[in-house]
Amino acid sequence: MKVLVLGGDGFCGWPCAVNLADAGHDVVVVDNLSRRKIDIDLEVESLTPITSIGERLRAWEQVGGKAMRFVHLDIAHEYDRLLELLRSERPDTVVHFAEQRAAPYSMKSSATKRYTVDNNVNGTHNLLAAIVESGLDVHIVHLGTMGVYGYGSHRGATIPEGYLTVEVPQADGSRFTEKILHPTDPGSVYHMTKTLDQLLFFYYNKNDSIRVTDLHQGIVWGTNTALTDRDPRLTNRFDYDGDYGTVLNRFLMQAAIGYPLTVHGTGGQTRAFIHIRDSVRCVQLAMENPPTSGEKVKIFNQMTESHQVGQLAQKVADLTGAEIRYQANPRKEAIENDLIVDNRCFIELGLKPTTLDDGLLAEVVDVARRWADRCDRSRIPCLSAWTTRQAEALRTHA
Ligand code: NAD
Ligand code: USQ
Repeated sequence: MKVLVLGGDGFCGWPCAVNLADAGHDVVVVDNLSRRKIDIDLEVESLTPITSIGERLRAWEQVGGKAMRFVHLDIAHEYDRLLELLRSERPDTVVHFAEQRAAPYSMKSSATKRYTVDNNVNGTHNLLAAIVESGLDVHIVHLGTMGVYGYGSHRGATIPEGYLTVEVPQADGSRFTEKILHPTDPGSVYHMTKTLDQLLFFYYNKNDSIRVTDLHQGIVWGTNTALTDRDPRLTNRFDYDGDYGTVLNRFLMQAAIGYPLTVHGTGGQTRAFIHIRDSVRCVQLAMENPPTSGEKVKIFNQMTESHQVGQLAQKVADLTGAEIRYQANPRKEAIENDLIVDNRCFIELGLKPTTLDDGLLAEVVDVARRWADRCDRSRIPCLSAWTTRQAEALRTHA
């Protein structure tokens, strides 16, 4: 298949691109390198040293990988070039990773809130409009988030894969049932953009029969895959800073450098997780099992397990001897929540989940130890507060 990987220079996109090329697909990586620019602006770097996209692609070919091309393009602001790219490449699939993905960064300031909405919503909409204008039948595989469902109480209910069957009471006392998009409950401006994406897909699928698979992905942990491990120049990024680092990788990195594990609030927050190897595998499975023409948007819950943040910290502490430090929560989020998730779609497609085992956790600790001298400890605290109240709590408990 011919595939455009939008955001193919990023943490999830790069291992996905090499995996698809390795599986024999014809891959074009499309990225505006904005993530690298944000690192420069925030004065922080990936813990692992990453090479330029040009060097990554050359290294990939030198280790025998099927050649991939790179197009530097901003999908949110270069509509005409995006349309031209679709027309010239005529892809079967577009895998769409190209969004600003950090919740804390999206809550940092009004400038980063506006940037996140502008970048993510325009990017997704430009892609949809360009596919319609091109007249091509392209399957979009989009990376969404588990966070669209929200982390309030689901009262023990299992979160379905996108659609909820509801009963609607009528005035005469009768009821009818309907399948609706699961109500959304975003917990940050970033997560809100993903709920807006969901509505854009719903509309273009209904109006223009665009084929879409929306992957509601949990928090990705780990760093490299067998393919990005083939050569140091293929190394994947490892975000650890307070804006872009995600919880489990942060805990593992903190344990590696002897920094107390930063649990927000009570640590009662439950979240869904998936290892980077499984994330890559899921994207390939979704791409190779597209919706049929006229089928409504396919929604898969791309996660393999759920854990409470405090219990994760304890697990990492037990494994490494790290100290745990409970901190004022910079986020406005429930103190505790339940999370039971249906993920049968990928299991039925053959995914064999990689779960949190000590070996894999230790592997990430080893990577972090290796690059410990690249860590700027001053960038570890999460300082982007959701509201002035949270900002005040951070100041008081600093
Ligand atoms: P990332 O920031 O590492 O990668 C995103 C890539 O997209 C970057 O290379 C960036 O330069 C590029 N990009 C952003 N805006 C662009 C634009 N307008 N035009 C072209 N390129 C653009 O993020 P990631 O962790 O790889 O996440 C990829 C996708 O997966 C995101 O949509 C994210 O919401 C989703 N996701 C990530 C996680 C996670 O834990 N990392 C979990 C669930 C979902
Ligand atoms: N947390 C801590 N300590 C830390 C960092 C985070 O306790 O040092 C807590 C947060 O308060 C939150 C939870 O851990 O309750 C998860 O935070 P996170 O930064 O790991 O994840 P999140 O902000 O939700 O975002 C990440 C990705 C995003 C993706 C999302 C999937 O950055 O792109 O969409 O995970 S999900 O969480 O399922 O919505």
